Amino acid sequence: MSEPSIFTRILTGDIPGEILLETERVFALRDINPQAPMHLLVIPKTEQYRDVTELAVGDPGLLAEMVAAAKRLADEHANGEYRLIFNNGAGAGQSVFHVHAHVLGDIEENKLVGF
Ligand code: DGP
Repeated sequence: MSEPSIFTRILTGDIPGEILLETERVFALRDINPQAPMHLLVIPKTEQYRDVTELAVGDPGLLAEMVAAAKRLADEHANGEYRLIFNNGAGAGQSVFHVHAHVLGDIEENKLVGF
């Protein structure tokens, strides 16, 4: 059995981290390396899916729950508008292979490119 991901370890309290939102199937954290005034991560509790391609095929309902959580977070922590990013593969910038959505908000003007 492989080691739990860094996100699972935060969820289970193995390493410290603030959980901003938790439902039966998803949870959210602040990104440790923020690229916008609001930069959160929405993560399914299951580690079954490495990236959004696998998730969309395997459990589209769970993907929809992640999007709903992103909107809730944007309403609570920004102005309700948000940018949703999934990195898919190391060459595309993915470093944690437990699918997660980056939720960015309150983005400064002209800062949409580069991440
Ligand atoms: P990606 O590169 O798309 O796989 O995104 C992984 C993100 O996870 C990256 O933006 C930084 C974040 N991250 C990595 N380790 C930790 C951690 O220990 N705590 C938190 N809150 N975020 C982390």
